[in-house]
Amino acid sequence: MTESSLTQRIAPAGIPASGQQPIDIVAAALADFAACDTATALEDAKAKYLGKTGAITALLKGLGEMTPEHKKLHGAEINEKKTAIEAALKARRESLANEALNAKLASESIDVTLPGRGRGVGGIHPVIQTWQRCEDIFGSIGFDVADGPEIEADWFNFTALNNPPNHPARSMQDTFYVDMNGTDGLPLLLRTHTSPMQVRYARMHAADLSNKGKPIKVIAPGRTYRVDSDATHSPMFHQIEGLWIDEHISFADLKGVYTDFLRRFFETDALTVRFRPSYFPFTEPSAEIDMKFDSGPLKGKWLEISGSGQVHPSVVKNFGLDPERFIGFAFGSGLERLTMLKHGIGDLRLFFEGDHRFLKQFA
Ligand code: 2NL
Repeated sequence: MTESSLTQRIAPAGIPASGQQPIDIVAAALADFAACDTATALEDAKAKYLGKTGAITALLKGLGEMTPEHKKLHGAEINEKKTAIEAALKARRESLANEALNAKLASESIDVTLPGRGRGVGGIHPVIQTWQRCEDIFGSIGFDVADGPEIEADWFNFTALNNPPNHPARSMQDTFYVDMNGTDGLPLLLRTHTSPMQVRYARMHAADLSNKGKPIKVIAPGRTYRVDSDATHSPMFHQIEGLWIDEHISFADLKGVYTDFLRRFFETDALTVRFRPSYFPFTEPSAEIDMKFDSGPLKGKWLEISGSGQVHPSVVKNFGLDPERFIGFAFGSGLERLTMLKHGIGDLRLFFEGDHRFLKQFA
């Protein structure tokens, strides 16, 4: 029903237009209000009755033309209707507000009885756990821990370690080079082993050894980088190297230290260690260290676990020490390999995928 048809048919002053029944404005307003399902629609509907051009307003205006008796009679009646419509409006406003609130509450409902999500508790990566374990074990045998840069100068990574200038390890195919030269004018690189940390450490402590007889006894754990990526190689991996230099350190010391380390790392005395001749530019003689478990799932199988050797005289010289006087050993092991053997992990890539299902087993 439009506003004009309503006012036409009930005007003037509620007296029926010719031949028509008076329209019950209150009933019409109630029906209108009930049909409104938003606050905006309701305010629009309100204007039809109580607005400036609304039906009630029109009726009130009509009173002016009436006789005093009619005015009294109709005035009271119109006011009653007005009050009734206002009450209906107020009631509808409240019920619409209620409906809106209920809808909002329903859509935003939270089940307070659900268990909390909790705070994710982090864990130490299995390779880093191995790193920490190695520091603890070697620390207890008197080894200091060296640290050093992952971006290295050519000299510390290669030259000091007796790597000839044309060695394939120095090629772009094997080493990540940085697009910036070091102070030696050669490109900086991502260290390909942890040895440069030991070179730096040895040079820093050379005087203490020469003058005060304080041995160089250090491990160097850390990240290393090589251009290599397949099922068994990652471009970033972890090594731990050890270095013990004094006036009388022999292969016997190396074998004793490394066997002790392995027994404590794998938590068993039931393992055997052997040296197998090998070659590294920085040691002479050089040996692979193999180990064999006497029990457990890997029982009886020889496993390569580390490279090692007596530090080459040229390298001792590069430490700033007299190779005629000082001698010792070095070894280098992969932290990923130690971790895989310790936990029976078959695939190196699991360490680098960040899969929670794998990692949480070590948390
Ligand atoms: C390997 C080989 C080795 C060393 C690392 C070393 C360090 C200095 C001087 C001499 Cl500063 N040697 N480290 C020696 C022999 C072997 O590791 O392939 N490891 C997984």
